[in-house]
Amino acid sequence: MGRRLKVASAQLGAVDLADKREDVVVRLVDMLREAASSGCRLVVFPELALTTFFARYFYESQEDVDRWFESTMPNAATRPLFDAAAELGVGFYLGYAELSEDDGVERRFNSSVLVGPDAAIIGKYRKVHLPGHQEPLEGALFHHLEKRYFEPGDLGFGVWRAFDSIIGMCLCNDRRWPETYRVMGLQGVEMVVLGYNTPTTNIDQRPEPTHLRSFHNHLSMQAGAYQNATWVVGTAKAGIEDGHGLLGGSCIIAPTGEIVALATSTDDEVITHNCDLDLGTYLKQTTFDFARHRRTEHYSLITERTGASLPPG
Ligand code: ING
Repeated sequence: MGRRLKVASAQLGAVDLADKREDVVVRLVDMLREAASSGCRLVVFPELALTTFFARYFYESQEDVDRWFESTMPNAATRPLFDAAAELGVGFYLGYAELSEDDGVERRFNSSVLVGPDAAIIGKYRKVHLPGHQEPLEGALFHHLEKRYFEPGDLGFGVWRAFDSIIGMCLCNDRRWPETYRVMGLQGVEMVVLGYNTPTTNIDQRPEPTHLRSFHNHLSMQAGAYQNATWVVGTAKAGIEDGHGLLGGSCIIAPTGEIVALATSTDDEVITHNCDLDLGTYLKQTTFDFARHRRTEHYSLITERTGASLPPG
């Protein structure tokens, strides 16, 4: 039998404003244990898993924003999760708001870490594609202020040899951009793990048919998986947070683009799959043999041009 990695997508239900990190971590540890008991070696938690999706609120003071950030990882609140990982020999991906200090300058990122079965941090990712707005929208019932509260990630899209595989990370809106997967695909990624917090209401487009949110969520990840012959694990923070809906639909997607496991609730829910890490090999050697088929001499606009510019006329 080829290389196998049993992975879990540990979907988290709502985290309200009043919820403490410590209580959320208890929920994460419970799901880690559930995944470990079924033989999983890697557990994928959501984006910003420790707190409510605070980017929906407008805060005047930086102090009020910073209460949602972690200045170290692990820290007192998350230590129980790292300890459980070491005890169980199970690794995990965790999304959180990172407050770091570089040469005395405070920097804020929407980040994730990949943690090994020994609870050591293998790699860190900082969200590149920040959706939403810099300033609150006049009269909006809720906001999406990731461009205000975070800097764009400065670490690029890396991959790491771990769990007998090649693992890549991204976060939420990144999954909608083909460049995200392709940069990792060009590094031989075999499994992309990501978390998301996706509001069920589109702040920019009303009314948007509600089914489209879910369709676009899976379309983006399935396309990224197939076009780069990689597994994709997408884990939601879901449910109603203080009255604001977040999409569920956590899933595990094969390199063929097929969804092989899908959450059915919007609560804490563990879904698993024993992934054949060699399943994407034939695609990497045929349809998506990049070296044989890609024609980079025609792709320059992708990195030279940020926004679209129309032909003359
Ligand atoms: N959330 C959403 C996401 O990309 C969004 C924002 C939703 C953008 C739907 C465009 C369309 O899933 C985060 N946190 O990126």
